Amino acid sequence: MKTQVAIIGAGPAGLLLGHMLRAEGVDCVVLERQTGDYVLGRIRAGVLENITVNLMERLGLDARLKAEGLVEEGFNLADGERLIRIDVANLTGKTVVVYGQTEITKDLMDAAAPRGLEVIYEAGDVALHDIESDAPYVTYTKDGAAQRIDARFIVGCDGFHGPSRKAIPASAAVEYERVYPFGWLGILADVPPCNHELIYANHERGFALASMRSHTRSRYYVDVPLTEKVEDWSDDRIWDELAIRLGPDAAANITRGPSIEKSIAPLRSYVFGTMRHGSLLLCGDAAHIVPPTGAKGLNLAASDVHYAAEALVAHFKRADQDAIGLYSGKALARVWKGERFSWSLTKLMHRFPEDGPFERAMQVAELDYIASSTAAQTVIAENYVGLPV
Ligand code: FAS
Ligand code: PHB
Repeated sequence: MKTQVAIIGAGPAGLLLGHMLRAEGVDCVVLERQTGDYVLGRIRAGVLENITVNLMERLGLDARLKAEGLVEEGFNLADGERLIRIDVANLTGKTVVVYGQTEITKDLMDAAAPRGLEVIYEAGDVALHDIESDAPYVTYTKDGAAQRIDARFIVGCDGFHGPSRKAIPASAAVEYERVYPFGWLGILADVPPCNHELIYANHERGFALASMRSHTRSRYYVDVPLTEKVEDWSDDRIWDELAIRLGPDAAANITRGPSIEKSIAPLRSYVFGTMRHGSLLLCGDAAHIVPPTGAKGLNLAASDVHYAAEALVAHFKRADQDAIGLYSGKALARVWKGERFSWSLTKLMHRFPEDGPFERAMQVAELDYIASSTAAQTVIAENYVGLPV
């Protein structure tokens, strides 16, 4: 097979990019290792910035998002004493939308065939070749048969553990990483949320997040040591811990119910120092990871796709030979700001094992400052809704 762009990975980044290129008449094909159902079964992000909503609008795929998404005008930081509301709508003029990554991925998946976007699922042994040439290619197996796709560009949208980033010589870029000493234990349940807005809590027992997927489906998290196993956390134990960490007011409104999904996700900050090497571009988690505290992961993938589509369309449709060369710098500039915010909010809202009384006092002082300063709240608000693309 020959195409203009071979995309590896059919998560939100790969599917968004495939649709953006198809809509502009750039030939592309998406290769996915898993089945579509498997991809949809992964419970991940929940909060969409304007950039992600705008891309779905530009594709005309925002109908369900607009009908079912919950527009959030603010969110809350809980410090064990009070709720500090960050009024993002009044402070920035923008809002965020609660609409699960699963739903975004489903909308993109369902529109692929009708729009002629080819997505090859269960593509095994994907390998990248000649990425430093102008004629790279991808090999893979499908139904036991060896296959090859020749392309002008390959875009790695294959997440943190995919082959794309690893195809780039280690000497080509610096890796920046911080691994956090805890993970997030998440629970999904068909119960009404305890609050109409998200609550991020820093309690002496640890972090908690009250989020949601709809008025009848809730998503909660508590941070746990990396040694914890999800099987050691019964639903009741999670509900009890959430009630303590979120505080009495929120606890009074928690509706308990059986979990429909329960998992522990490790937290890390990671940036690969380049998002383009030769004829290979990287988008999303293939290039960077953020702790989910700032709700940035999916949204940074969306801004990467915005820049990558812009560059690829300029290359193919306007013979702009410089566009591709500008991609990595543009994308990384926004990625680093997202990394900073996610790291900063993680530091503020979690108890680190190595922290002593001074570090705790700094958290208390910062939360008290935020509670009393519109300027401090504006800084948080503009990062939370998403910095300009
Ligand atoms: P993805 O990882 O979503 O997609 C990559 C795709 O590539 C997958 O479908 C994978 O199967 C495929 N792939 C991998 N290797 C391949 C190969 N060899 N061949 C072909 N295909 C291959 N972000 C938030 O904002 N909030 C959250 O609460 C949140 N929770 C998360 C929980 C977990 C457990 C994880 C891992 C991430 C979480 N994230 C969260 C971040 C997450 O939402 C990512 O930012 C988002 O999925 C990024 O999308 P992609 O870059 O498309 O990567
Ligand atoms: C979620 O609803 O899954 C969610 C929301 C906000 C975050 C992280 C996760 O910061």
